[in-house]
Amino acid sequence: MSSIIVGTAGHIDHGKSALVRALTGTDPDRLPEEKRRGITIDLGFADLELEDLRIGFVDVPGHERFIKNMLAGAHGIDLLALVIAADESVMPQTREHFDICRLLGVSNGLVVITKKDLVDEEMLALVEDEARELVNGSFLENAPLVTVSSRTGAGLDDLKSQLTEMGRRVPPRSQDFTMRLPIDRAFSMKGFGTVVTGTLISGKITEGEELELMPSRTNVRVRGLQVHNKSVREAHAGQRTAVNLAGVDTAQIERGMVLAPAGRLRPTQIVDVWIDVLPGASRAVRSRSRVRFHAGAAEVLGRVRVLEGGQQIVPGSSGLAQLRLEAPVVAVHGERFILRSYSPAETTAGGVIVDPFATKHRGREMAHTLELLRSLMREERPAKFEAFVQTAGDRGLRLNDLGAATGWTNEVLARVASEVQKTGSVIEIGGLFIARSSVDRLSEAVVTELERYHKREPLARGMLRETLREKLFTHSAPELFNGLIARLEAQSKVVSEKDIVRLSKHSVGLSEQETELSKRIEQIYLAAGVEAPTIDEAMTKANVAAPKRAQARKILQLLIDDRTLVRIQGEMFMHSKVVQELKTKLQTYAAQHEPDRLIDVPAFKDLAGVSRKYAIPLLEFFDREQVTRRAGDKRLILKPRVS
Ligand SMILES: Nc1nc2c(ncn2[C@@H]2O[C@H](COP(=O)(O)OP(=O)(O)OP(=O)(O)O)[C@@H](O)[C@H]2O)c(=O)[nH]1
Ligand SMILES: [Mg+2]
Repeated sequence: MSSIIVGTAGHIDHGKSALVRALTGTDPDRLPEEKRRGITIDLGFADLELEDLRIGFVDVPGHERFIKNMLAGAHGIDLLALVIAADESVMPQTREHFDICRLLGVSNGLVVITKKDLVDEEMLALVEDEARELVNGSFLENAPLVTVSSRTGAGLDDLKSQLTEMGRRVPPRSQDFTMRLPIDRAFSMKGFGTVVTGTLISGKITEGEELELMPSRTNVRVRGLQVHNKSVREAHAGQRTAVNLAGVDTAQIERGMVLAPAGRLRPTQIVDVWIDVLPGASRAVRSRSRVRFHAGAAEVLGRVRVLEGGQQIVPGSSGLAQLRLEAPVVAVHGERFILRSYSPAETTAGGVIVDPFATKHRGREMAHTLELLRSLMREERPAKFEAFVQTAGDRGLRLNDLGAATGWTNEVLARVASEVQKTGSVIEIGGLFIARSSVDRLSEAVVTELERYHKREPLARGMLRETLREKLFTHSAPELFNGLIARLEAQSKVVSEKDIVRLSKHSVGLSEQETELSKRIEQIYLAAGVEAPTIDEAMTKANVAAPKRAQARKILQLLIDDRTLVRIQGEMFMHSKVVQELKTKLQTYAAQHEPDRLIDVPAFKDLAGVSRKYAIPLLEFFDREQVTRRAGDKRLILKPRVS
């Protein structure tokens, strides 16, 4: 059994609801007020099974004032039944509803002329002509035109067989998109709790599944599912679906919210869009004008900023624009929407979401922005993928981000990602997809920064990793920085050692003067032996004037780095030869004191020829170096490790 959605559209009183009732036996007008006034106010629903086809009808109100409700039902339909009453012919909402369906990308349907019992042949022929004229040049141009009377039943069988035939030809919905259910109704049912309904526009819902209610990001669980009034374990794209939810109160849900898999989609408030303004619109879409944005079952107010060709998009033309919405919505790339003017409310345009997570654009970057948006509008997915990655610039995007923007499933994302990487235009670094041009620019920035650093600090081994990151990568994920450095290392451009990064070609080069100073400092420490001088004392002995001390300290650091000097404690350094001699003396002492190999502090003072001031730090140093080990108030001299 395949399921399709048929939506009615047309002017008030043209017999849409009566037609649905005549076909299905269900009156789609369920509200008492609707019954009393004899008009449809809100969306109505009914089901019909025709052989192997299951049809879900969405019946919309024709009244101009309820167009907002009509819009909440017009998305996601497979077949349009454009209803025109034979006694009135084409009227304003016939046109407006038809425009809306066209703008929403509905691409299949038929024309149903109702109330044929009220007119003669001549009138009927006239209405048929007018209907044909209306749909001329549209997706309904060659569609069937059926004349019926819901009162007498005439033509209904013909309509049913047309629906069956057309319904069978409706292509199955793409499996490439994440589940989305725009909610058009929420109510609570005794014994069940919260129930929401909507047209499942993509993916599937499974009983027991954890979902997220958007844009409020409420976690919910699917307690039960119904399709066409029957409990099911799974609901599929193209089905009118009722979901019994746990974890949320009916009061927290409103029409226009969206059910999606947990953590998959994200709310947004700034979207870049392509707008088509209706040729018959009474006004242009202008920058700064306030509009009503209708997507899925949602209506949100927003402001327009036209991005190209001046401040407006005139009737009959199209262009790129940005919408800043007054409340968050869930939107994905490629999703259609309708724009209505704020006051007077009139359907002026439709469009498609290009970048759902847009940022405010700067005027001087507009050419680049427009180029990116055009790439996003290209057919091929790899081109879209690449363009999305480019919109993120040097920050890159995770697959998750791309999933939220496109609504593509993981399978599609993985496939497109690998295709794009093959071309080399996008590179994956540390889980982030980033444009090759950005990688090149960032790599160059790292190299330039290191070059500058080495020039400024020729005596330093390299730059602190963290300093480099803060300088160039404050706005990106740490994984990107780490990944990029690893990449540069693999390319032998940089070397990273512990917390230091340097250019691989950099080596510390000393001038003659500096070499001389370095030797002098070394000599001072060598001569001092165990009676280590403080750094200041060493500087004074080496005749280093106060202003030169900073540089001298760097030379000292080099001596530490190449292990000529050994840090005993704090600012106490000794020459490595001195330390080595002490170690030898200790081993000799131990050999003389086998088998216990113990030495106490006074004995050590004698052995090393030092006062307590040096003895304690030295012993602690040897403990750390595992030359000795504390044993009560003595030290055990460990056997030297064979290395
Ligand atoms: N004679 C005749 N009357 C019809 C026919 N279809 C509908 N009607 C009548 O026309 C009136 C309007 O019908 P509805 O089905 O409510 O019209 P609608 O298009 O749903 O109206 P809205 O939902 O308010 O836009 C009702 O009084 C119906 O009984 C028909 O085929 N023949
Ligand atoms: Mg109705």
